Amino acid sequence: MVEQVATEIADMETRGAATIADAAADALRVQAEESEAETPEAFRAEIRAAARHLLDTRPTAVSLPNALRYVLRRVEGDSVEALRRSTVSAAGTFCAQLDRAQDDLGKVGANRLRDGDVVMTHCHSTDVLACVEAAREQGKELSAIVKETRPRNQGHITAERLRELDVPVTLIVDSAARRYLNDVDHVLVGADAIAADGSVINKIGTSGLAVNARDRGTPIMVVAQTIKLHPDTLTGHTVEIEMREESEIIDETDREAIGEIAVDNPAFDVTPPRYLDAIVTEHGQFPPESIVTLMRELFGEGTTEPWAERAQGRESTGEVP
Ligand code: RUB
Repeated sequence: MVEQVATEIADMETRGAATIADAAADALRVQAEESEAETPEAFRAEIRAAARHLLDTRPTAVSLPNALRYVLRRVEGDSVEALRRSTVSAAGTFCAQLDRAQDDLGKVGANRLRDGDVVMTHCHSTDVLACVEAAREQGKELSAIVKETRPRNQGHITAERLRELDVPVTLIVDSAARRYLNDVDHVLVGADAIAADGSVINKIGTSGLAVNARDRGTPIMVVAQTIKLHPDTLTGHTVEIEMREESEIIDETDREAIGEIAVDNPAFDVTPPRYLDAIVTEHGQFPPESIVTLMRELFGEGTTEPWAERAQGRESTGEVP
């Protein structure tokens, strides 16, 4: 099961920061349920190995280590059965909280949207869609300009979900975004990670969109549950940007026809806080520069790596995530 979930995350069949976190926590639950470990030590080692395997899939979305950390910190007990129970319960609580957080942030984000607004989206974010859904439930009519989001075209998924919410959609190529920004009331984007200085790491193209939106005076709102807050950035660590296969951009035949070229495929980029208007979380909306206060409240000053081969102690502070 862990093997399968890890492959699905790496291949992007399971994708998007919240969905990845949910799948990873659930994979630990199944691992615990199916474990044949005979001693508490063997059980703990097995769960830690499963977490490491999941962690190795994609490096950028911090929701993944945050989910694993949440569950592993709550693996408690002196017997295999007690350990199993606590793991299953922690994973269940995590997934339920994830759903609740998305509902809560949806309502906060919806308050920023007015009846008749046009929104522009980039990539596919379930947190963004939660805002649109909440706004629709409030009876607001919205329409959307949806960027296709090369190279993987996650904009197609967004377009489909928006149509399910009865939102009229205009699909555009990424490079057309600036032309449409004058007609847009809000740019809505999700996040894979948010750094302590309020920088937002999201799908490649987000930073260019934000700079253009600022130039045009179009507000840009980041919608992100607090599992997207990157605790390691409190202590100066940077966020690794995933580089993906060249084949996502160009096939071998076209490439050979062009001649010798290098091809780079960064999956994410970093948008500095000065280009962003608000970060909407389940705890309310924050100016990007002040997100660090929420981060300290939730995580304390640092994190441990409970999946390490040799287990570390419990984390020093923080409740959830
Ligand atoms: C997905 C992406 C999404 C965030 C937020 O990238 O950048 O904007 O993950 O999504 P990829 P959500 O397709 O490479 O995984 O709000 O669903 O967590």
